[in-house]
Formats: sequence, C-alpha cells, structure tokens
Amino acid sequence: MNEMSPLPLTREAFEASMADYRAAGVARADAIGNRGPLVLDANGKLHPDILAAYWKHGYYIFEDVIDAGEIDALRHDAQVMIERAPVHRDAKVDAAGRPAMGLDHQRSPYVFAKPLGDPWGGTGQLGGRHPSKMSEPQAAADAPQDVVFLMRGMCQEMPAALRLYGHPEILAVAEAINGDDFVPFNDAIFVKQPGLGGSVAWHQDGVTHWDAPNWDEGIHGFNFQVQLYPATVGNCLWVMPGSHKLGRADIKGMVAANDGSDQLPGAVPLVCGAGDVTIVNRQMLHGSFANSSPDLRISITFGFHRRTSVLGAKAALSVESSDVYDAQRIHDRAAVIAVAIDARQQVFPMETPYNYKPFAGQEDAFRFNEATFDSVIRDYNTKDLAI
Ligand SMILES: O=C(O)CCC(=O)C(=O)O
Repeated sequence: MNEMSPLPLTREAFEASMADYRAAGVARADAIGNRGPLVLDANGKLHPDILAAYWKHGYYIFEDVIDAGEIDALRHDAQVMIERAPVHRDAKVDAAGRPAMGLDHQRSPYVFAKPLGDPWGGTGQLGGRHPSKMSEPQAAADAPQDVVFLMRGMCQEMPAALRLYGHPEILAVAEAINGDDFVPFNDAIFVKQPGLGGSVAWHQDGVTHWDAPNWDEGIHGFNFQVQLYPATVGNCLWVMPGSHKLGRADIKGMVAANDGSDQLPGAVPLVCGAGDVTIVNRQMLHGSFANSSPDLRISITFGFHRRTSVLGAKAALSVESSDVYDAQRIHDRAAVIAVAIDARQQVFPMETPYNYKPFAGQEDAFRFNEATFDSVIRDYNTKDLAI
C-alpha cells in the first residue's frame, strides 16, 4: 500500500510549528553574541577579537555597516531588477509586458521558486549539496505561479551593487579572512518575498575540497550578506555554529535523527537590521525556511576565497563544468573588484578607497568607464570562481 504524503501545513500552522524553535534559536544566538560594529585598527586591519570570534563560530554579524542612503540606493536597484523579471520562469516579458531584464545576458539573472517552495532540497542540483527537502507550507490561493528567488549579475545590473562590491571595509574583512591576494567567488541576491519566498534547504556551500590533504576550516572561503531590510527570526538565514570545523555533514542523517524534521537542533537565526552585514563560512551548515512571515528579506550575497583554494581548481556548482581556474581566469574575475573600487570612488570621493593588492599599480587600466563596463563587467558572472 502506498503511504499518503501529509498535506502541506497552512501558513498559520507552519508559523505556529516554528514558534518554539525560533525562541530557542534566538536565546542560543544571544548567548553566543558574535555581533557588533565592524572595527578596523589604525592600519585598516580587522580587529583580531572579531577575527577570532569568526573562526571560532564560523559566522559574525557586523551591525550598521551600510548607511541609510546607500541602503536606499540598493533597495531601489533591487526593486528595479525584481520588477523587470520575467513574469514566470518561461516568460520573456515582465509583469508590465516589457522585455524582461537579462534576455541578452549569457547567464539568466533570475532563478525562480514556487511560492513557499523549496527549489533545491532533495534534488541533484548544485552538486546535490541540499540532500533533504524543507517543509513547504501552502501558499495563498492567489499566489503567483512563480516567484523570484535569486537574482544574479548585480554588478552589471545594479549600479549601487557594483559600488557595494568595492566597499573598503567589506574588502578589508575579505583580506583579513583570506589574505591580501583574496579572489572573488560569485554573487547572488536572495529575495524572500513576504508570504511567498522559498526555502533554502540545509547545506554546506563548498563542494570541491572536502577531501583535500590541506583541508582546513577556511579552504572553501566565506560569504557576505548585506541586508537591505531587517532579517527577522521569521525570514532569516539559520546557521549551525562551529559546523565549519567538522567536515562534511550528514544532513540526511541529521534530519532522520530529528524525527524527519528540518528544525535541526543547535542552529541559530542571523537576525539583523537593515544595513547589517553578515559573514558566514562556506563550510557552515546553513539554510532558511519558507518565508511565511509578513516581512520582505533581500540579502545581497557575495563571497571571497583564498587564491590558493581556487588556482588550478576545477569548476563546480553552476559554473561551466569544463572550466579550470587558471591565473588568467582569476585575474579576469578579480578585475570586477578593481573596477568596483573605482566605481565607488567616483560616487564617494571623500572615502579612502580599498587598496586591492593584486591590482596595485594597475588602477588606471581598471577605472570604471564604458570600456571597462564592456570588457570587465558585462557577463562577468560567466567567470565566477565556484568551488
Ligand atoms: O539567505 C538565504 O536564505 C540562503 C543563503 C545561502 O544559502 C547561502 O548564502 O549560501
């Protein structure tokens, strides 16, 4: 006899089922702390206590890094991208009937999910790194067929995001963690619309270096998330503190041992204000639940690696699988940082620009202008360095 699968929970029942888990997670996060201002010393280096706290727990929340004016510009540009998305995943026009954004991009900027759905859990997508499916509460009867879940290509389509990519304090953190020859990974904007946003099943980001002889807790790099709106306990990212040190997690086994529930014990919610910036180690076990809350979350996510982790590595995740990352490929993708630093400087001339060592002395060749937009920024994400 076939077993009947349980009916999906209503939004209300799903919210109720999360209440105790959320309260316990918040208490655990408060006990750990791991949040505060982004403090650089007189030489522009990240404060060693923050760095130690990051390596200990695998994450850190920097409070109030991006000011209100910059957040407004980012919200505006993100909203334009959302409005210009194809009206559903197979459409060529947006909701207003205009040609959708990105039809001329080599990689489509948009990834869709079903309302409150889990597009990756239990599938082989992205190297099969999301082995277990999340709860999928019932969406409202009038929910759209598809919702924007991820947006890619921000440095090409969002002027404010290109400037963010050159943010001096953010890049100082990347240097502190990965060394001054750090290199980019990729970027993606997670859009969690209220009552509609999909879940991101529990996973670890890194896929290539788990069995490397020189494996350590930093070998797969880390991701920033810049929060454009408050990230609440009802819609935020959850992480498992310390899991970046433990090697590959048996996620299916963990869910099975938890009576099949995706409310994995020990995790903490990364509750943030707008303008806060998180760092999360790419070896951390992390995920987010369907956004049944009334609050929008938009998280601009971009990562960086040690150069040694990437040089000579074979492509993984959503990068063309035949690619091998040689010095030229790294240079071409890292040039986005150099151009972003100049794009930022043109708008914030009073700020001291970040000095990106791999491009020291080449600044004039990588000013932000029409020529470098075409040669460096256009379709830059076909050169992502995913591992
Ligand atoms: O923000 C989220 O909901 C998911 C983020 C995530 O999975 C990632 O950055 O790898």
